Amino acid sequence: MARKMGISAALWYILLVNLISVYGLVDQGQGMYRKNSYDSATGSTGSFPFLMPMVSPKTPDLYLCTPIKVDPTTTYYIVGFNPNATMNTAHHMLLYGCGEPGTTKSTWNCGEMAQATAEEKASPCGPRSHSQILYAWARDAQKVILPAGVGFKVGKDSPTKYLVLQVHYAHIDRFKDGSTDDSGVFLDYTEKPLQKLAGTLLLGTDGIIPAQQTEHMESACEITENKVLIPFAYRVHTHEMGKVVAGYRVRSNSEGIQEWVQLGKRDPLTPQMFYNVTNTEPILSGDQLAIRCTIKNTRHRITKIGPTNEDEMCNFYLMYYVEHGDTLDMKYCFSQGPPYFYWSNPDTGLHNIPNIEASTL
Ligand code: IYT
Ligand code: CU
Ligand code: CU
Repeated sequence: MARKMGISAALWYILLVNLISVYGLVDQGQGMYRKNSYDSATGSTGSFPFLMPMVSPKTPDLYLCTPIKVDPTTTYYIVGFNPNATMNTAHHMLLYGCGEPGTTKSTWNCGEMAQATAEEKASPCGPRSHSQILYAWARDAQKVILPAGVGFKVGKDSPTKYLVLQVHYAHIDRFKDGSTDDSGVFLDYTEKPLQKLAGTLLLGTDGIIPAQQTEHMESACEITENKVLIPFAYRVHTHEMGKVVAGYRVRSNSEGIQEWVQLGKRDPLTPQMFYNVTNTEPILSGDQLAIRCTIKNTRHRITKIGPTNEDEMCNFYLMYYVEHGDTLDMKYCFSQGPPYFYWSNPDTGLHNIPNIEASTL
């Protein structure tokens, strides 16, 4: 135990209560929960088990969050995500990088509706804190390895000071007898400095969808930072009325015609995890990124963008890396959405807009 503590304490500084539960797991003789190696030339690499601290959810459709504080004296690079979950127990998992966690507790209720109703609930990351999604798991998702030499920088030299794991427990029958769960993700990391840094850009909209209408919720932003972005994965998110979500890189060719290169397109009601982009060609300064969610409101009332299942959302997460230097300062690209913002508005400068719903891929 002392030896294990020595290794892990040197690597990660864990919130006290969580510390007890994680060591509790290690204490049960499962050395494989933590496999580390040390190479004096390159520093440590290893696999950190970031798991729920043996929780027993008692309400259906609970979103539970648990935090770890990353050792603030060391810079780490997360290079892979190895899920430890089955769809029998966990509906989905999201891993957030935060400046501050939503609470100081070892676990808390962190549903999307967290903001809506007050007591005992909080978002994954603290209010106004840096926050980004690093990994998403749903249903049949396998291990994710970032492209070779690419990592998410966390800890000392990064705004990500905490990692927060969110697990959605949909059905809770199997917990009625007091059983516990340790769903989570093993984080493959290295201390060896990596040149290629991963980042996520979140594109989305605000807006309203009139009753009995299909809306195009659209957003677009120009990349103005002088960086070369290699896109490699994307994730879409809507609520139950989402039909299609698509993202594009828009660039004018030598004739001044805008070419729309698809980055990803999906039915948002399939598992909302990260998938490979359709095109990994670089995104350059001067390019625009454009996304559309097609939302079909079959209700007899208007539906607004908002946190609950009565509301909708339109999100497209783009995961990219830069060959050198830092990731984008721009973290979000949100528009007002319908009825105000459309790609076809004259002031967007967008033309040659593809017929998304008509094309299959
Ligand atoms: C209003 C909205 O679109 N909310 C999204 C996107 C969002 C994600 C993060 C907004 C903020 C964030 O810090 I990270 I401000 C939303 O809530 N999406 C859900 C999760 O709750 C993150 C999703 O599954 O993508
Ligand atoms: Cu879920
Ligand atoms: Cu949502």
